Amino acid sequence: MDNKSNKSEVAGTDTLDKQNQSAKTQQLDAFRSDATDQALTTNQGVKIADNQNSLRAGVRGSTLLEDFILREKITHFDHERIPERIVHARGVGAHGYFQAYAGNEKYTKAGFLTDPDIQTPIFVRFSTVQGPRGSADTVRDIRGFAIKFYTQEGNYDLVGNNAPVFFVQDGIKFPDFVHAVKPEPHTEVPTGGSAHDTFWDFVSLVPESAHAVMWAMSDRAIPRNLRSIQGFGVHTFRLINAEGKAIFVKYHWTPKQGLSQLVWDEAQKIAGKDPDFHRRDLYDAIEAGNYPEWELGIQIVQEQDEMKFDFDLLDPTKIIPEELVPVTPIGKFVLNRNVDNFFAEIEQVAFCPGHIVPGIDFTNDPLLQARLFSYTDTQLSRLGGPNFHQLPINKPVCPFHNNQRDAMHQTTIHKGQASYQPNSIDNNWPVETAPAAKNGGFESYQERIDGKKIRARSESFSDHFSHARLYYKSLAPHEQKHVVDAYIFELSKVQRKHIREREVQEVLANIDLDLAQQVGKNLGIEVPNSAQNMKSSTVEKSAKFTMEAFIPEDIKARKIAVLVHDKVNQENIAAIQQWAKAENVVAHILTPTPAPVLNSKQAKLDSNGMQKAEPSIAYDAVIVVDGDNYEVVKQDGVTKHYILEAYKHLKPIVFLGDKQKLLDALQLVTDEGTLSTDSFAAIQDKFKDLIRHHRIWAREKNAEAIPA
Ligand code: HDE
Repeated sequence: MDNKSNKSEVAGTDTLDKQNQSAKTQQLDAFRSDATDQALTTNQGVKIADNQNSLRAGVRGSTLLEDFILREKITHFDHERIPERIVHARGVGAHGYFQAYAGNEKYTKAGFLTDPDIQTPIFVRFSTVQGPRGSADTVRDIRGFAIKFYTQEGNYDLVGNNAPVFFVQDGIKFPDFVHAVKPEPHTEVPTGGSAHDTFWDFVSLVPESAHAVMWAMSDRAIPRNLRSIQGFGVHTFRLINAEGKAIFVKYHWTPKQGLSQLVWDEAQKIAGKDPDFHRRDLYDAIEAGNYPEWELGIQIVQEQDEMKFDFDLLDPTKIIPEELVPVTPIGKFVLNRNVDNFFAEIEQVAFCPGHIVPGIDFTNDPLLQARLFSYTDTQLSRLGGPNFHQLPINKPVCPFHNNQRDAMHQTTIHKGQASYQPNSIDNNWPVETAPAAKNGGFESYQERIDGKKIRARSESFSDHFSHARLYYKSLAPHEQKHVVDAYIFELSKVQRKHIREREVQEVLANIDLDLAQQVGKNLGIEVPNSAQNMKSSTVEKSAKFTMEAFIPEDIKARKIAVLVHDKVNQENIAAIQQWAKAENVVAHILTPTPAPVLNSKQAKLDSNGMQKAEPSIAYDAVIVVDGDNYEVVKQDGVTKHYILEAYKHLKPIVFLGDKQKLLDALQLVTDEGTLSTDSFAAIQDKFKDLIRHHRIWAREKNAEAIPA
């Protein structure tokens, strides 16, 4: 399919949506296998008469080697697993489309970024970094955020994270960092987390990690779901326009859903009760038609301004404060289709920062440069050879031809005798395409290079603390407290005293003395009264680091637990259901057992789940409709625990009916997040607002008194 046929003739999202289904969907259709109405066969197409019994020498005799059906089935099964990714092994993904806003030609000539009529098919994979494939979703970790754009000029992969900075400055340190954060070699513990000696040993010895570690200790590393995380390209990239003019850019993806986090106690509990929490949420939201959406923005720096900052643009441990360079929105993407098969799509997708298209180029960031090698290399062992681009999920939607031939898992039957160039046998096809303003061949940006061949780091990479401080100082007070708590928790798990001390005295003290003293006090570590390395950043506080800057406008797809028992007030139930429908939120009627309860009108009210099996940690807010049922609730430990846990996790709670007795029995201190009323309709707007803000941060002190 070419650009033209992918263009909208009638302006309108529906038309564009339909056209978007076309390119990648049609291509995937060609590979999909649907066994409905089909006979069971071997891989050679022989129909199988008995799939229940192997071939035996007599009904009680030994199995025969000649049973080719058994051997084929077991052999295939034995090889079902492929090596998991060395990092980012645990992930989930979905399909969607990207659409550029108008007016980007001045920045780049890339077709998918400049033509607002094209909906470019995309595939996004979110991941954690540390844990293996089967690890829990809600561990404290940075999240991977990788997008493959199937553009008309080739595949473009933007392989980013939900933090804008990385732990090391040079790719040569990446294996050291990964060995340190991965489970320890003698025990293979811990799974999915960084709270152990080797991680803190490494990061306390390598202060360039200070800023990224600060992000990992912040609420960004325990997101509520994957629909509400920001994405960043981390490195500085280049965009090049049709005139050949280049600019430096940093990529930002901002979720329309806003940002939201878990509280730490909740994150740990979910890791046990529902380790698939994030992947289930993404799947369910897309199935329900609540398509998550992100805006793509760029921070633009003109070439001549490369050196004007007090940090180096090529240093991936630094951000550009938005106060110095605002984010310019250039497009949006929507995820609107779940995969059919996890393995074929999510497991086999192969990203590579080196997959770029004309109009985009790299910079000399030494971390990025090493990545350009690593990703293709890793696919060779993961996907078994160099033909992984032929797998349906990785295949470009535009035509691709060259003289690369053979190798493992070749699925293309190449025609023609000449697999070399130049040739006169096949008229020299396929031929090169000269670079051009549009649809031309790829041309690297002609950057002037003049330097000695040297193993050394630029002096401009030497400040490691000022941006960590900038991030910490920019957080809201409750977020700063969470950072302090996270350092205390993680370092409490470190067995070696000297590692804890080094982190507090030599890293945290150089970031912020107060932070170091708070952490140090709790760990019994002395902190110096003055720091040695206090270079400050020109911007001391930046507005877009606190998650409070990203409160969504609506509460679409939020989940509300509605706790009920027999005799529950049906008028309130009806009002809740009507409101939920209007706001597009999921309201689950949770009953003591899966059986329906009898409402106040003696009618059956169906259950969406039982309270014991659908715990409060799976919901954003709770409504207790049972005020008038006080005596029953008082006897029900599950319901009481439900309410207390939701309170502890700072969630909005509505008490309907005679709430006071219940509040007294639970010994809850009421606050702005505990709404009490007889009629749900009277407080629904206030409730919506609380859910939009997600947590009642002012409750944190009182919540500490509730047992975990
Ligand atoms: Fe990766 N990284 N990385 N990384 N990375 C991989 O590639 C690597 C880095 C990121 O959903 C691997 O296919 C090196 C930064 C994501 O499939 C591997 C260096 C950022 C994903 C690899 C880095 C990332 C990966 C493992 C330092 C944020 C998951 C399997 C030079 C900008 C992609 C694979 C997916 C995956 C190498 C640093 C993000 C081993 C050598 C910085 C989101 O090739």
